[in-house]
Amino acid sequence: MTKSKRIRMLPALLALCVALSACGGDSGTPSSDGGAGQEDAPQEGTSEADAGTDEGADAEGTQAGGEKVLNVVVGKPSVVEDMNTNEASLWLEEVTGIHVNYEQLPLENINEKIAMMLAGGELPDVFLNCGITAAQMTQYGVEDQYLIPLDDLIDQYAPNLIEAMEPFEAQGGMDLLREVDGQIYSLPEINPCFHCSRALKMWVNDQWMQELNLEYPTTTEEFKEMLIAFRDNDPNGNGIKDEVPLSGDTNGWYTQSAYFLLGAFLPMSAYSQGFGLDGGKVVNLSADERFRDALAYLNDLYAEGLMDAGTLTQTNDQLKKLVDNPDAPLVGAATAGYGGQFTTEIGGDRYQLYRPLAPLKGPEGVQYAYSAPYTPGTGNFVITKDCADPALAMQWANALYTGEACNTIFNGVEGKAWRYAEDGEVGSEGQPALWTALIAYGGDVGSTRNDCWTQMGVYNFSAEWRAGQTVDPNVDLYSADGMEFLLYKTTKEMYDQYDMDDYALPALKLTEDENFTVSPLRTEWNNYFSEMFFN
Ligand SMILES: [Ca+2]
Repeated sequence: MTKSKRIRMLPALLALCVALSACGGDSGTPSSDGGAGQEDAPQEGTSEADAGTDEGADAEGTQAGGEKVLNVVVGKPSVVEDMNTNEASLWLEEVTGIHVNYEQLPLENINEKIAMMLAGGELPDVFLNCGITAAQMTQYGVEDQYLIPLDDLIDQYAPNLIEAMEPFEAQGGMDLLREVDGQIYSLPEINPCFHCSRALKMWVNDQWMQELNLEYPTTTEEFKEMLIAFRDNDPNGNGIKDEVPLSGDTNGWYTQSAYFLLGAFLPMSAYSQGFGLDGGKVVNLSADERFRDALAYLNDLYAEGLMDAGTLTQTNDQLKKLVDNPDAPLVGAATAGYGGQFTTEIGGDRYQLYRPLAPLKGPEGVQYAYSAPYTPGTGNFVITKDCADPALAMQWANALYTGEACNTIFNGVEGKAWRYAEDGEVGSEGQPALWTALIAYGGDVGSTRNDCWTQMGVYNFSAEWRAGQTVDPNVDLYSADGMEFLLYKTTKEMYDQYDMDDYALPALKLTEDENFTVSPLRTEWNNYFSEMFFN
């Protein structure tokens, strides 16, 4: 995006920020990070960022002696053995020609450790995967300039990153990365996961549906009738009235069942504590009549013994214990971003019992799936004022924004963890596939490994690359191998058409003063908002 275009967006963004400072809203969406910059203040030639940015082909930031070296402080996932000998690190050194000395910090309390490092002493060239918070970025970047502005470096050395941000142009593009002074201090991690953007999904015990010969409900009334049948007709067949028709929890990944049901009444995000947009204006929907109707419906379910009190009080571990109850299945329905959020074994017996339910239609015909447009997160790659060669650091970062890098960083090297797709292999949309996994995605759990970094730092897991993974069209959707495809299909076929993206409040960046004003108000409001569900 050109600078003039950025400047034109200024008035609208400023108005939005002012409105939000006044009402104290912020997005608490689990998947949403980043936000709109308030103003554009291009600074030319004011920092070390300009070092080594001449057009000459030799201005590659080579250090004395010809060896290209960076010192990087990295927040290391505990499952990764050693970043200095890791296979993905060695691959990266080979493709960039840049040797990196990794100083590894455990992720626990990493914000405090970074704060101490920034407060005194010599800084590394780069902080990678250190989860620098929005408030820290304001303080150490905008205010103190311990972290340097990256705009010029990006323009010169990061074509992969610029390309990776193009799909977000409608939401502001590079402006999503800007801090309150209009400059970029941190590179993004890009992970526009389609199923994650409509992740509040209801799952229903299909064995019970068949046992009781029920049709899947499409309205709030039918949903209530289904729950009554679960409550009264002993679908688990043990002769005891022990069924929990509907459950959920407070801290799992989209396991807040009550929030799902709001979508049948109004396009409200409970993850933004009721704040949203209506025709571009910020609104607080918790003052809306329709919210009262939704609460009345929830209250009725609770009073009838259909909604478990745990839905509003228990932890995700408690929900999993309830669903995994060893004697008989107890739970009729619950929401979750994927089945592994209500049961411990993906693809296991209990996991396989549950089928997705489309968003319900309310008494006034309202039918929304909770959704929020994805925006890239920041805080995991910054360059410090002590970096001898910022151009080199940016060149290194640029190498991380390819599909090949994404796979290698997440899962391991080509030929071992994945390969390029062959003719005839298809992706999740039936299109020619781009790549095929050779080992299942391991995430950052399990035993120590040294073949990849896991999903960390900065990367571009683009929509195209994600959808380009080879799928087996005949895979059992309810097996562990079929999980990604199940989530894709469910989102595409049952949820996407009911999205409420237009009503989603974008994440906002606040100045130090605004943070000071907003923080206590936000805490009080969040508590008050939660309490509304109990009355
Ligand atoms: Ca029973």
